[in-house]
Amino acid sequence: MAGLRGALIGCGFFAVNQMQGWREIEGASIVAICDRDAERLRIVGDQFGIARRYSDAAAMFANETLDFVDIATTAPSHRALVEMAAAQRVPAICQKPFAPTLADAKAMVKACADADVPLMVHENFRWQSPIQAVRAVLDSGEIGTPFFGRISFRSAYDVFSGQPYLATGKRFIIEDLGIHILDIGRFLLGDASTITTRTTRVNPAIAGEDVATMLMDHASGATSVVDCSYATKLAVEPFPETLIEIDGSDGTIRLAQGYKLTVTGKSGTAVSDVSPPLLSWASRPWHNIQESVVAIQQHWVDCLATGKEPATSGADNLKTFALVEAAYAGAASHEPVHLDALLK
Ligand code: NAD
Ligand code: 89V
Repeated sequence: MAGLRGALIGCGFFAVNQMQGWREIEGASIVAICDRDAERLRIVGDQFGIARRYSDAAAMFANETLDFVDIATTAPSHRALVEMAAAQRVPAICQKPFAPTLADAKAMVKACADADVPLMVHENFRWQSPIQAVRAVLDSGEIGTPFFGRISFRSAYDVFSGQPYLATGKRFIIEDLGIHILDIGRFLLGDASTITTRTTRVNPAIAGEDVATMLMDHASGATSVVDCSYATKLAVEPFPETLIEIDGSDGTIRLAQGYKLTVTGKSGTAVSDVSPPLLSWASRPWHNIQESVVAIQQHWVDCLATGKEPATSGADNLKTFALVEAAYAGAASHEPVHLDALLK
């Protein structure tokens, strides 16, 4: 065991992927774990051979010498844990959704900035290899200047079996899943100035909205539609694929179900398979998400080594989080919402 010494807080459903991911990373390892649920602490500690276990994060910070902490709890605990890391001057990764409110998220960014502590949000969807492949086509200039995008995630996958809390919150699809898809919109087409939103709930067994359609005006002049649904039964279930259409001045990009990328541009039409690799510990259909966990963790370690700001730093993620808040405000008012005021 060598390199950076990390600790993980929150040993729940998704943390197992993060623990698997850390095993793949050169230059970092998890030396301690924390969960207030003794059973989860035991399961993850035994699975990954971690002897140093804590039921209380403050006790862990007091007893361990850490180079970073990976916070994998759900949003209600994020602010207290990030502020604890900042107070201890320990660089922190925080799972999405960054916080319960934008005001909390801003306070977390400020606490880390004031303590000069790196902060990254585990916003991993943009790190999926098919999404990176789309970004690379845009960077190549093949389709010219993008003027339209559709970023779409439509599924009927039962996410509630693994994450039962998702069925109980007043907010569901925008806060949990839309947040990733809006972030991909920003990643591919740049920051948005305005968002217009419509939502509905189709599944009567859950509390929040499970369908959301959002229209974004980007500062670049491009327009995009971000559409998300967990009420869409298809012949072949696409979970967890994000499908993408981008039209540019010189061509088009289509990322279709089955990870099929079609680019029509200055050099003609090319079709390629951009399927993510199936890592040894991964399982379908989650392998796309699981691979992106390794990619974002590697990025974090690289950023700590070079002093670079992570692509999904806390400051960057405020812009994605503001879109979520604006989407809910716009869904309630049926009015477009401008982002400038929220980000002040
Ligand atoms: P979970 O409820 O299964 O696990 C959370 C764990 O954190 C629990 O074991 C709980 O006991 C522990 N915990 C909560 N507060 C704590 C505290 N203050 N101190 C110590 N332990 C504490 O939740 P999950 O489904 O694993 O989700 C965790 C986070 O990961 C959520 O924010 C969720 O949105 C996110 N998530 C992200 C992805 C992704 O692809 N990025 C996928 C799934 C979930
Ligand atoms: O990424 C997530 O946060 C997950 C899922 C992809 C299932 O929505 O909750």
